Amino acid sequence: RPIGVMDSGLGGLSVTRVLRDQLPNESIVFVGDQGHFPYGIKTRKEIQQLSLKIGNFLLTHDIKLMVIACNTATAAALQLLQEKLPVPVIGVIKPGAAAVAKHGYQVVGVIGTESTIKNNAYKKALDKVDPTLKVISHSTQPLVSIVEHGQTGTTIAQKTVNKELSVFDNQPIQALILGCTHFPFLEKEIAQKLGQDVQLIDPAYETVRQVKEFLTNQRLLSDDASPRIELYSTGEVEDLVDGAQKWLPNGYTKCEHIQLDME
Ligand code: DGN
Repeated sequence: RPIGVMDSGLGGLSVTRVLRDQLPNESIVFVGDQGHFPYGIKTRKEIQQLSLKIGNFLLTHDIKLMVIACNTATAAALQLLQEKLPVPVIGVIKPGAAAVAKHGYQVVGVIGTESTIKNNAYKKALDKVDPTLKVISHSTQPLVSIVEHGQTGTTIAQKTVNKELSVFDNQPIQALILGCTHFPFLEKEIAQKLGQDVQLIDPAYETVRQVKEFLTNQRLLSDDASPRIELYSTGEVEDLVDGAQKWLPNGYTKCEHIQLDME
């Protein structure tokens, strides 16, 4: 049985590539909800409805576990999906906070979508693991668009990163949580702007570590020698194909458009 993965767009591929790398025998069914992108400026209710719809689609593929590879959807809909779906659901925020807590930092930055930051999602999760930590949060939707529109590695990407992250110019952060799954694809530009003294934290690694631990404990790990990666987009399939070609170096099985209409 496959692992189901969802995001509002291409960002979920940053979690999918780590899943692929750390769990190479697992099949993956990925949904990028590009038809409703971006989630970051939608209401909680809208994000919940969309996430549930995708969860139900993934269930038709007989998934054994679902990963919400989107911070915005994790903040808005993790609890709901855990209540409504008959399979375990793992989000990216708690693992992201756990990843930070390991290092004993005093001041960290968080960047995410408007919705994730307004929700205070990371601050709340970090308070639980390290209440003394100072957290400086900043929402930046333009960086999401740069990734979604295939502009990583361009001058405009670097310029936008420089502008958006200038809020940290006078803030001595030791680490920056990439609190949107699109942002790891801008890691180079972000590192260039912040310098090597600021650690970049991609929550995908701890998320996948937890997925692996769960599957191991439940004896649900696959030993399939030729696992499948099926990609579905509710929007332009070409954008997902472009992203997958760039970011899934081991390839994928198929990439198709799906229609998930909202009632
Ligand atoms: N990738 C999503 C996240 O991690 O929050 C956000 C994308 C969006 O705004 N559409």
